[in-house]
Amino acid sequence: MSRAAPHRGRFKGLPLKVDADNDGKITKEELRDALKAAGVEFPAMKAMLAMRHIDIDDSGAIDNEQEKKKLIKYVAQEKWNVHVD
Ligand SMILES: [Ca+2]
Repeated sequence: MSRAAPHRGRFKGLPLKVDADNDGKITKEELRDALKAAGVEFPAMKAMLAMRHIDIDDSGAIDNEQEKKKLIKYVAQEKWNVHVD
């Protein structure tokens, strides 16, 4: 197998591809699925907490530059061993 093993001990390890359908918005479901795919524990709960923190206009999605910046900052603070791509 040539697949590289994830660097679990390394901060900012895996790229987090959150906008799965490339519509420019990141929904809670997309964030949850991205966290799950990256091997983060309790992805649904973490996505919910992240959205509560980030989605300041309560639109149900991360859909503007300000919120995207907050997501990147939030992910870095939470040390989920991922970074937003
Ligand atoms: Ca999307």
